Parts: sequence; structure tokens; C-alpha cells
Amino acid sequence: EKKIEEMSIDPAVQEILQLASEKGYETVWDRLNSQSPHCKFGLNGLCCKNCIMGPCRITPKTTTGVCGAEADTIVARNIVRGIAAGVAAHSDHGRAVAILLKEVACQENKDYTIFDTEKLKAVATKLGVDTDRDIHEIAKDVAEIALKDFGKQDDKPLKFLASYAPKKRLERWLDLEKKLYSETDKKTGVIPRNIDREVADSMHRTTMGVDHDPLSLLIQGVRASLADGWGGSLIATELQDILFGTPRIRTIMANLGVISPDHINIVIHGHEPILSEKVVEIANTPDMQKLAQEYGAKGINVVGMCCTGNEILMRQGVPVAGNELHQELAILTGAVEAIVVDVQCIYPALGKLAKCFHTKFISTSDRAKFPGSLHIQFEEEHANEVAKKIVKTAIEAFPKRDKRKVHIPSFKSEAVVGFSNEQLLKILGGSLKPLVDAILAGDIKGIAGIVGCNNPKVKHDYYHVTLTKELIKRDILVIGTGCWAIAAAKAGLMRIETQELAGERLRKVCKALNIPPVIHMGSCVDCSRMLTLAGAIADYLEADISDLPLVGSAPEWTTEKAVSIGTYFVASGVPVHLWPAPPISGSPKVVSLLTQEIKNLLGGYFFVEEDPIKTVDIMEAIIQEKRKAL
Ligand code: NFS
Repeated sequence: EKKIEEMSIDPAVQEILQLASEKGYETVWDRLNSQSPHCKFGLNGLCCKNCIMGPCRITPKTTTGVCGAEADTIVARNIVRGIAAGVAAHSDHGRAVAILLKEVACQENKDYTIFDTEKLKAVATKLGVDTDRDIHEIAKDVAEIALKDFGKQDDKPLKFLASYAPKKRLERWLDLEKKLYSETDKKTGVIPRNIDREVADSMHRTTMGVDHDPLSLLIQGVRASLADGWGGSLIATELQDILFGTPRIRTIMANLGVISPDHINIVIHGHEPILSEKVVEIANTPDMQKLAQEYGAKGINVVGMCCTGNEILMRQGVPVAGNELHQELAILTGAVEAIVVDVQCIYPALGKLAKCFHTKFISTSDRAKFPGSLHIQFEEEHANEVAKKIVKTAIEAFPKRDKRKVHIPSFKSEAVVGFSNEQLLKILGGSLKPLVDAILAGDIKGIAGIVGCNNPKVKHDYYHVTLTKELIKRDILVIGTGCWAIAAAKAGLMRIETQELAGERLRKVCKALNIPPVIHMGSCVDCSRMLTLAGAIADYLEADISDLPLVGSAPEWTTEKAVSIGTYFVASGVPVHLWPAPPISGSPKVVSLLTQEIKNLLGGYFFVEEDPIKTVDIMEAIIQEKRKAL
């Protein structure tokens, strides 16, 4: 059993874990303990349960499954299925936004509006949509193009990918398709045709008795991941900006200390701002605030968690209570009236835990129901009404709060957030030139994008924070999203003062621009912002993304979505670090494909390293090598 200091570096987390252990509340760390040691077949990717002749596991004695599938096939199939699941999650999110935009454009939904017409026109222009028309007509066309990318049946590239990906990268994908075609005499596609189809194709070819060639399987994984990064996630980001506003720079507070002892606390957890934006809006209406006061509270305090937290902190400045591993801890403060969730990264354990407190665990999505939750179905067409019901439910729970159980850690940190590409460009005076010049001059040695989750197998936030500090020290600008961004915010790394932790040359650049050296770019679907930024720099230099001094990392990754993100960065030309190791070690062939051979095919590749300082050494070496060639 781990000591509390080994579980997390966050003092707020340590404080609540201490309380949990004294009072006997179970958390994710306890369940990890009960599950350890984990099954080696699963860890190495060597377990196949894709048909019922199995499940089969590969050992030195039994080297194939019942059907004859070897380790290479099984490992490749398993990883492609993981990618497909990640793509599905991000892209279903994107689809929901596209459908809503269309309904708003057709004025079938009056609870939402087209908020950012400037962004709408910018997106429309990129897609080749005529902007000299009524806003609603433009929005309808943009939404329809997005929806077609989910449903069209021709073999042409996704329209969003074709419109957003940088020129040289598109050429590289096309060349690779040609090369694979001639070498293997099969049609092996790299460029996604239809977001849903790439998920379906991945599921089809990994079912029993279809594709057994590890390269062919992994290339489909690449194609599916590109349908996420330059498809579903990109659509989510761009259309959310249109509906809710493109993020602007602002200062927010992060960590459990944002929970208020005197207010009704609503934690919004999950992913889709379609829900969280509404809850924020409705909770802040005078009616609701007044009702809260009638119930004896000072008012309503909405705070975010995980990626939906990132969405509302980027656009509305809502404080964030924590990242993935905080979700149970927020309830344990005893001061949360409601934890409201939609989809993804939500532990089903919340149901049981909430029952120990007065906390209402409110599920809202028809595709995400939980034992022990109170389900209030969210409906976009009645968003205001449903959000009111949710907020009222939280208010009504307040009198049942047990003051003796309240324990809110005081820790919270300030963070400067809201760096959309539009904001970055504005800071740079309207052109990428100052950024590119700083890169060419070596004042910014390179850029590292850090993404993804927390994982109780890794000391919470330790990797995120150590990696970030070491990178900026070496003049490498750090940008990122997701639970990494919340970790960095909590650790105080997104304050202007963090300039002092940066190397001399990076510090000078950040001082001139008045930005921290650690840049919050949003939620996980906003990894698309990093892709388009990389693409813009590449186009500016008439280079390919793989020529640029860029590296990526998912150092505490958990979800299948993170596998998709890592893969689309690799497929877009960026070397990507992973820790923990992905479940592929059972096939030396798959390992060498993903860590070496893929480099010649796509420019990017994966590497695995447990030590954060060694990781930065590797990243710096990659960056130096790319700089020489620049
Ligand atoms: Ni992305 Fe990781 Fe979840 Fe967000 Fe956090 S766990 S893959 S970072 S909240 S999606």
C-alpha cells in the first residue's frame, strides 16, 4: 500500500486522502490496490476476446489463439479497438455540437444562440462557404458540412481535414497512400473518408476473421485517429467557439479550495459545454441566486471538473475544482450539493460515494447512466428548463448538508487561461511571424504539447508538473490541454510569475508578450487547437509539421481517447511520449512499428519513458535534431 505522499503531489488531495483513510471512505487508489497486480496478458495486449472460441491468451507454449491469430495480430487488433473507441467518444461529442448548431441556425432551438459570428465567418471561409449572407444561412451550411463528414459515403477526404490540414502534411498522407498501394498491392487508406465509417471500419476489420496484418490494422488505426484530430475533435472545438465564444485570456482559480463553505456548490463534470454552459448561465440568474438565499446559502457557486471544467473556464472564467483524480475528493469535502455529469471520464463509483453525503449525483445523458445517480435527462430543445431543474435540485439539497462532515482544503491557485489560437495571434500582433522568428532564433527552442489524464498508477500530477517545469527551464514552451492543464494550473505554473522558472531566453519572450511560459489551450477536444497551430506554423514556413521542433506527451494517460490523441499527433508528424506504457509489449513487431518504422511512414513516432527528466532529455534531443534541419 502506498503512502499518501506517494499518491499525489497536490496538498489538497493529500489532505482529503488523509480524511478518507481516517473515515474509511474508498477511493480510486484503494480500488487500484485491490486490482493489483494486474493481469500480465492484459498489460501486454496478449488477451483476445473478440470471439467466443476464446478468450485466448498467448504464452510461449500457446503461440496462437484458437483461430490461429498470432501475438502481432492480437496486439494490433486490441490497440486499434482502443483508438476506435477514443475516436467515437470525441466525435460523438463533435456531432452533438454540429446538430445543435444546425438547429440553432434553422431557429428550431431558441435556448442557444450563435454567439461568435466572427468565428463563424472564419470557419465558413476556411470551408469555402459564402459569408456574404445572413448569419443563420452561413451557420446552417457550416453545420451541414460538419454533419456530412460523419455521413458521406464517397472516398474523398473529410472536408474539415482537407480544409484545415497544412499543405505538406496532406501531400505526405497522399504519398503514403500511394506508396502503401504499390508496395502491398492493396488499397490501404490513410486519409479518413467519414468519421463514423472509420470507427465502423476499425470495428469491422478487428472482428474475428477479418484483418490480420499488423501494418494494415495499425494504418486503419491511424486513419481513424485522423478522423478524430482533424475531424470530430476539430468540429467540436470550432463549432463550440461559434456557439459559446472563442476563448479569451482571463485569470481563474484552480483546486478544491474553490469550493465555498457558504454557497451552494455545483460541480459540473464530464465533457460537453452544451450542458455546462447552460448550468453556469442558469445558476447565475437572479431568480436562482435569490432562491439559494432563501434556502440559507450566500448564493450559488458553480465549479468545473475535468474537461467540461476546462471548457467553461476557457470561455466563462469558471473556477475549476480539479482534474480526473479529484472527482471523488470533491464529494468528500462534504460541501457539494450536486455533481452534475454528462459523458466520459466519470467514475461510476460516484454513485455509492454520493450516498454517504447529501450530494446529488445527477446524470444527464441518455448514453451515460449510473447506479445510484439521479437521472435528469438533458434535452437541448428545453435546455433552460432542464438546467433550472438541475440547479433547483442542488439548491434543495443544501439544508441537508451536514456541517460536521464539511472539510474543504484551502488550497487554490491562480492561473492565466484562455489561449485559443485567435488569442495567441492577437498577442503576437496579428501574425505568426514573431513566434516563428523566436523559434528560428532559438529563444523558443521548441514547443512541447502535453495532454491527457491522471492515472492512479502514476503519482498524481507529479509527471505533469515535473515535465513542465523541466521543459520551460530548457527554453521549451509548454502548451497543452485536459487534465494536464488543470494540473499545471493547480501547481501555479500558469501564473505570469512562472516566467521566473523559465530559461533566460524563453523568459525574455514571455515577458515581451506578457504571457506565462505554460499555455492552457483547453479541453481534450481542443487538442485540435494545437494541431491547427502546428499546421499554421508549418504552412508559414512552407514546411511539414514533422520538420518543426515539436514534441508531444501524455504522461499520466488513462483513457482510450488519449490513445487516439497520441496517434493523431504521431500521424500528423509529431513524436509523442507516453507513460504508462501502452499494452503492446506482447508483440515486438507492433512495438517496432509504432516506435520506429512509423517514423519513415508518417514522421511521428511513440516513445515510452518512466522518468520525467530522462523524458525531457529525449525531447530536447529530438528538438535539437529538428532545429538543425530547419
Ligand atoms: Ni482527456 Fe483523459 Fe478525461 Fe479530459 Fe482528463 S481524463 S483523455 S484530459 S477529463 S478527457
